[in-house]
Amino acid sequence: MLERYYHRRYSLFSRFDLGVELDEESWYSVTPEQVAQHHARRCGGPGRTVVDACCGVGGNAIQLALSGARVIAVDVSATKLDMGRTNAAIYGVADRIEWVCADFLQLAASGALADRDVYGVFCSPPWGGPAYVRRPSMTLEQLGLDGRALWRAARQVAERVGMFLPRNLSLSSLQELSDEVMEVEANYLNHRCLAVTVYWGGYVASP
Ligand code: MGP
Ligand code: SAH
Repeated sequence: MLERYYHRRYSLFSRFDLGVELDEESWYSVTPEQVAQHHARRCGGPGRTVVDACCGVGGNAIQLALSGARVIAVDVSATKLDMGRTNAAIYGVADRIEWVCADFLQLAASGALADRDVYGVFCSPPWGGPAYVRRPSMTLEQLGLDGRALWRAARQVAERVGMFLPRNLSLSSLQELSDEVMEVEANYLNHRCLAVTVYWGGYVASP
């Protein structure tokens, strides 16, 4: 498994050699740094509070913090959060990220984020492992975490929502979520379509 992904280490984290930590799931799930920088330009920004709902070892959370945002980074895995803390320190943003070990669906429902003036929620959920790519098409319910429930939870927390999703995700599954305008962006890296990012609410680019 590791051999398949190790050659991408600097694409995932340019500061890899300074002691970046990843567990097995993260090797195939981390958002590559250039793509995470792009997400941060669109979803972060100075002085804003942004929730990274499935932060893993911090690929997105670190770039959101580097954009000047205060980040509430949530993950169910305490091990990944520990790695995220290490990685954030390597990028000099440890003081701008608050790490929360929780199921984001429960955290959103609890109302604990209601008084945090959250500007937007970014989520990069589990897609169900690298085998996702063998399906001709995927629906939101077929992700490793129910994408519809995740979207509803994110929407409870903020009006602006961005989701990083598999490139084979069915567009009709997205359309069934709501009638409102959304933006579907293809993310290319090294001339290959890596994934799509979908934006709702104020994260949709102005026409
Ligand atoms: P990939 O599709 O597994 O690799 O992941 P690639 O390079 O297209 O496949 P291969 O044919 O060259 O082996 C591409 C990118 O998608 C990863 O770098 C991650 O950013 C993202 N990604 C992949 N998976 C399986 C997940 C996942 O489960 N969750 C999230 N959030 N991102 C993932
Ligand atoms: N964007 C991250 C990678 C995210 S991978 C990065 O660049 O590092 C998806 C993450 O979702 C995993 O770390 C997994 O532990 C987490 N996760 C799964 N179910 C969750 C839930 N219900 N609430 C919060 N996090 C969850």
